Amino acid sequence: MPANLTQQYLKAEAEYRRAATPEEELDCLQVMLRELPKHKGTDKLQAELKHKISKTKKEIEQHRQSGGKKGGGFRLPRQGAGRAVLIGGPNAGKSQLMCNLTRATPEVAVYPFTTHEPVPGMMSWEDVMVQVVDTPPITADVFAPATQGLIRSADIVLLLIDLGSDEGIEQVQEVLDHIGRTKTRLANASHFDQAEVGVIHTKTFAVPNKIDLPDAADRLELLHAFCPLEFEQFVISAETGQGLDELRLAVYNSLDVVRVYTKMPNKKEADYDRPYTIGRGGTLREIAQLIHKDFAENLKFARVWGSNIHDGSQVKADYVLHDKDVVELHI
Ligand SMILES: Nc1nc2c(ncn2[C@@H]2O[C@H](COP(=O)(O)OP(=O)(O)O)[C@@H](O)[C@H]2O)c(=O)[nH]1
Ligand SMILES: [Mg+2]
Repeated sequence: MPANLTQQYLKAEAEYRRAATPEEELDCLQVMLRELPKHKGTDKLQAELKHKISKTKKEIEQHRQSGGKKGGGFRLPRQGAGRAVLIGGPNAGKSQLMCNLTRATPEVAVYPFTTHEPVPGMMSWEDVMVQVVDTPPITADVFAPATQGLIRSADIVLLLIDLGSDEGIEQVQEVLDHIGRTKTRLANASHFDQAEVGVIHTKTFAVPNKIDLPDAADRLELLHAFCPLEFEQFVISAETGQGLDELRLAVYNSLDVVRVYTKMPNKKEADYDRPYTIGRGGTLREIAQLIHKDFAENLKFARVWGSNIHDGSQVKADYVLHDKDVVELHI
C-alpha cells in the first residue's frame, strides 16, 4: 500500500467516486495524479491514473464531436445527500423495497427480470433526501455494466437476499461470485484498492428480505451457516415495512454527512426547509461553494449558531461545521 497519501489525494479520490460528468472525473483524476507520491511503490497506480485520464479525455472529446448527444455509458446524475444502490438476484424484493423507501414506482412482480433499467428515486430521512437506485437483477450470466457503474459510485450498496425461496442463498452466492470477477468489490468500507489497480471497494449492507414469510427465519440461519457475509446486516420485510426504520437510519448514517442551514443576514430565522449537506469534517468553504462559487471566492466571514459554538460567533472559511449548524455568510 503506497503510504502517505495526502489529504488532497484522498479528497479527490472521494470526489472521483461521486463525479457526475466526465469533466468532473477528469478534474479529480488530475488532482490525484498530481498529489500521488512518486516512487516505485506507486508506479502501477500512476500508470493506471494516466490511463484513466487519457480515457476520460477521449470520452469528453467523443461527446463534443457527437454534439453532446450520445457517447459514454449510462450516467445517472447524483441527487440529494448521497446515493444508495439496491442490488440482488431476481425476485429478492429490490423494487418492493424501492417502493417502500421512496415515492418511485418501479414495477413489482412475481416473475423475475421485471426491472430492465436502473430506476432512481428519493428517500427522505428527517429533512434530508437520499437518492436510491433500483437495478436489474444480477445472476451467474447477467451483470449489466450500468449496474457495475452504479455500485462503484454508490455511497452504500444494499445487497437484497431473498428469504422467501430456497434458491435465495444460491442466488446471493451467484451475485457475489459474478461481482468478484470484475474490478468492483462489495466491502465493509469504501476505498480504492491499493494493491490491485483499478479495483474499487464499496461499503455494503446485507439485507435479508421477506422475514414475514413462514420459513424465512430458518433460511436466515442457513444463510449464516453456508454463506457468512462480512457486511453489517439488516433483516427486513419490504412488504410489511418491518426493519425499514433501522435501515433508513443506517443508510443516512453511512453517508457520514452533516446538515447545515443557511440564514440571510437581514432575516431573524434560518431557512429550515432544506439543509445543505457536506461530508463530516467539511468546512464553511464547502458550504459557500455549494451555494455559489462566487460565494466561496468572496467569503469574508460567517456567523454560526450551533451546539459547538457560542451563538453568532464569527468564523473564517476553514471553520469545521457540525450537524444542524446555522450559518450566515458575509461576502
Ligand atoms: N412476503 C413478501 N413478499 C415480498 C417482499 N418483498 C417483495 N416480495 C414479493 O417478491 C416478489 C418480487 O419482488 P420484486 O420487488 O419485484 O423483486 P425484484 O426482482 O428484486 O425487484 C413480488 O411478488 C413481491 O411482492 C416481502 O418483504 N415479503
Ligand atoms: Mg425489480
